[in-house]
Amino acid sequence: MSLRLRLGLAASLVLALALAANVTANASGLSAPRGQERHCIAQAFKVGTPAPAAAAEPRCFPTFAKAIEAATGGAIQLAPNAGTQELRTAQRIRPSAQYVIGIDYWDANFTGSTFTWWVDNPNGCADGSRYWNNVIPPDWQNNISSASTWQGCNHFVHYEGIYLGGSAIDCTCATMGVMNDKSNSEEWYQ
Ligand SMILES: [Ca+2]
Repeated sequence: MSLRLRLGLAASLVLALALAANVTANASGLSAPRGQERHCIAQAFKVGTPAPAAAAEPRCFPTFAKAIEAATGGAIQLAPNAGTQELRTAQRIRPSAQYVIGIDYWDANFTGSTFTWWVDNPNGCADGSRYWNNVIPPDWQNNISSASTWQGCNHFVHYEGIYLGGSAIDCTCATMGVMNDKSNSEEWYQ
């Protein structure tokens, strides 16, 4: 093998390792620069009813609008660059059985990547229903920095432990104080 070929192979290996490291570091894509966020959704379940044996894999999208469309079963279609404010005033344009009850944000002040939680109850929390996710999906554990609530859910409690354990903050809030980047399970109620 010529020296040039060996050097070329070595350089290729270094490049491959660097790319692999980069892919690993950005695998979640969640702490991405503005415009490169990921927007994920999953169903939250009523407290007292058994959740599926395995937590649902989150579905993720490149835009908030696409995430909301999926989270609402197509009932809410926002403009491509829309955010939380546009969702506040959006109208449902078709029947569906999916309703948003809460949104977690990667960054403070309702910014960055988002995680939208939906339920199959049109009354949300307004009929006294309580919802939870017992374990926040791994990419999002210890990363939530602000949160908003929807559908009659006045309380959105973020717990440091899984299964609603440990310290907690009731947060429809732009910043989470000592609970910043510490949430691992969540609960909603009226
Ligand atoms: Ca964060």
